[in-house]
Amino acid sequence: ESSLVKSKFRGSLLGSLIGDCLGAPFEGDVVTSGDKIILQKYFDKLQDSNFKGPYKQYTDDTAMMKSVAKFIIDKPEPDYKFLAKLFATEYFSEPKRGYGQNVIEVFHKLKNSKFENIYKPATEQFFGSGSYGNGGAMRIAPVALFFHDNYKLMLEVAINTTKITHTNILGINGALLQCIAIHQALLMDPENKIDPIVFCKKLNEKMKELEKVDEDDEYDLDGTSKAYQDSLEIVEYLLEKEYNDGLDEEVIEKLGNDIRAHKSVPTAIYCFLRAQSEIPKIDTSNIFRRTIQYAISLGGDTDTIACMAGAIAGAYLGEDAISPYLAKQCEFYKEVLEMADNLFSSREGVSMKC
Ligand code: R7I
Ligand code: MG
Ligand code: MG
Ligand code: MG
Repeated sequence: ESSLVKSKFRGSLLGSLIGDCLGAPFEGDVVTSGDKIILQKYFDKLQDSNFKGPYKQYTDDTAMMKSVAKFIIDKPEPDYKFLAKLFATEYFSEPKRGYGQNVIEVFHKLKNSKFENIYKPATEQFFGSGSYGNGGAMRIAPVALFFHDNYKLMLEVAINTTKITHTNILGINGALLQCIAIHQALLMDPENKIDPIVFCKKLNEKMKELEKVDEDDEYDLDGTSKAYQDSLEIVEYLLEKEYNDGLDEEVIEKLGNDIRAHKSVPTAIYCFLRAQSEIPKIDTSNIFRRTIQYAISLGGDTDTIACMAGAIAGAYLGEDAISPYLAKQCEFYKEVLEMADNLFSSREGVSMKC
């Protein structure tokens, strides 16, 4: 039904924003034993209807997602040069949003070359191997939502939007995994409980298609091309494990919590799936809040892992599951809801061709 899909568009973009804004103050943190209590109080306070504080500011994650949404809304035929210009314009108008250290170079080169070849600067990153930062994945939600009934086109657009800044196979496949996770969550009925293991296995089947490589490929000596299938196996292993005091440390050790795509996208998916049931020291019955709060509790790249986990949770649950008090703490939340509605209504009348 279309009102449910509309609510899921809103939920996903809002989830992405809330994760970014609420996670940002903790970015780079190392987890310590008292953190869970501090986080519980932080969320309780933010969710209190009487609480009035300054907006939590969004970072590069949302800044770049805005551009991806605008690229889709303004031009139904994908125009990647337009997107490259939006990314650069956004960066130069507000450079202090906590962008990745290296991606900045791409924006400068794009501008200096007058956007002549929009894919060239990204290929030159890291001495030609391209970035595997999570910058492609963190901004992908609008693509997963808008193209949800054309899987092939969705994947193609996801790759092409990512390649403007990230050409390393791990950066690209990380964005694809985040995209198909949001997509899969969007197609789930929020009235039905998610079985985390089933959800994970289904994602892995799709990842096996996407990471399929030529058997004769000589480059892949270290298993890079199957990195995400391997990580999803670990996600499944961790979900099946009985709780113990060291579990979260094991999660960080085995899945990661840093800015590399392959050390954060599977972690975000794990957070979402783990949050389908109670988590010790997180006192809330709300799955959305539990997802974000747990993601932040892992430390490291908190804004981005919470942003990605939030986008998936919001796509599953829809807007109604998200506390409006929590949303109202975030800079730009009204604009994000408007963006979601525009994205939704842009689909009407547009034929989804392959
Ligand atoms: O991926 P990117 O846009 O950064 C996103 C992250 C998110 O956490 C945001 O919240 C923000 O804090 O940054 O930007 P890049 O600069 O392309 O990549 C981010 C970082 O990943 C780089 O600065 C490197 O430290 C690391 N990195 C690499 N290191 C070595 N070799 C990315 N690719 C490589 C690599 O190939
Ligand atoms: Mg950020
Ligand atoms: Mg940062
Ligand atoms: Mg980050």
